[in-house]
Amino acid sequence: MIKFPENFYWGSSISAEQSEGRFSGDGKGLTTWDKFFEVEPYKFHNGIGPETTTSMYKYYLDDVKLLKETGHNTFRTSISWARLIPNGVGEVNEEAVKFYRSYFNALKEEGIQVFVNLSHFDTPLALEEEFGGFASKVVVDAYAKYARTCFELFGDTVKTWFTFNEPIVSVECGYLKQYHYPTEVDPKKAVQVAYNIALASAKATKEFKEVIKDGNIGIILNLTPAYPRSNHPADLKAARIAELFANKSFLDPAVKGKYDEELVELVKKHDLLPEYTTDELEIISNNKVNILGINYYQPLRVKARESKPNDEAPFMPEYYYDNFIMPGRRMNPHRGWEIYPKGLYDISVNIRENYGNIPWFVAENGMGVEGEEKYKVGDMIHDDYRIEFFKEHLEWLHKGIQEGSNCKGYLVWTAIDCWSWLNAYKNRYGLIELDLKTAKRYIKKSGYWFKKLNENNGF
Ligand code: BGP
Repeated sequence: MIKFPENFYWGSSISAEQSEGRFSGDGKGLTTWDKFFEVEPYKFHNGIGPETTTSMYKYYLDDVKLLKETGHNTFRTSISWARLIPNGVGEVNEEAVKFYRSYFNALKEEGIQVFVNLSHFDTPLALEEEFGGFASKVVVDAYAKYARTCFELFGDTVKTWFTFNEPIVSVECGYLKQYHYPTEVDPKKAVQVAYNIALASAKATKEFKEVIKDGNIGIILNLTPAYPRSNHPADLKAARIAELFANKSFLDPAVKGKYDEELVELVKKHDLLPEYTTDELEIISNNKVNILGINYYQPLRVKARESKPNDEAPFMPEYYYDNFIMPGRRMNPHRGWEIYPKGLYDISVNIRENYGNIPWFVAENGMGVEGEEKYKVGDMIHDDYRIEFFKEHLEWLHKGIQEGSNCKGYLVWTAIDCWSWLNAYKNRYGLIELDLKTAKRYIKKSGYWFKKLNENNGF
């Protein structure tokens, strides 16, 4: 039997945009996802956009009970900035205040601690259209103000807060790879947005410290450990540089309060340095997080480039490496991501050795599968593959903890099947099945297994 430390967080994560939905009279403002879906609906799997969700806005009281039934002692969601402050700045939507108060209290009453994140890819559209989103320092300040509003409104109930979820994804997908709005290919802007988000996170942390004296403030980063193809120096260099862009770009400012010098040199070399001031760097340096949420799905395998990069092409981190398709790698074919449970152990060692062993927890880990109905017997999907996936990751995590890593918990992605951005409902991740037509929920085998996991504090 594998046992985890006492008071381990067992639960799941979700985001506002992927779960709440929009209902008449709720006052929610538009987000960049509404715009993206309006202009390019064909990019969304089966043409399903951000308004078709689990509708937790309507069903949250029942859903909280389901969380209890599936063994949650912790639950992470986000506040929708556009719901709370429809234009991003200005008036607060009282309907949203009522909703979040009631939602967070319901969780608390069930004995489930609430972790709240402030931004999960869902920037209010008004700020994108008027200022160009996080490319603008105006939006950085608007965000800090929004963060403070949240701390003031809900800080009595919620003690653990996060500034951003997976900011590197917003940067890559929004400004290099075209999977998120504004779907630009603009490396200079990408770097500016990355820097501005790190700054916004630090500014929110500063507000947090002023408003909430007895809580935790963190950031949620998706870490994809960069593994070299071999020990050949060129492969090792490729992995070191991939690690700088993919992981250290946000990990270092958030936890160490400063950027890695090699990363700064590379950015300078490509003439991509963002606009910054020494005062801003000081804010970053003085406002480090005290807890880290880590999302882990897949590793990043790289090798030395096989061809010369094109100096005229827009800069991408791949200027320095090729992705390496490792022979024999295990894949989740539905999502196209490699399954490599040991990555979680490697992350735990990295955080212990290089980041002061800061308290952290797994903030997302999970397996998206298409066509799960075929595993349904009676009312229950027998998702044994998901249970196996969790177990394998937990075994490696446990080893990391045994060796001294300061890991506090394991939150899966996700409780109830949710809307997944461009993939919409293609791959299901939940411990609980969602019937999209009827909105009915059915606990999957993994949901019952998860309850046992919490009861035994291990498996
Ligand atoms: C993470 C995001 C989540 C979630 C998850 C699954 O990157 O934080 O919002 O969506 O990945 O990925 P996907 O939905 O793309 O399958």
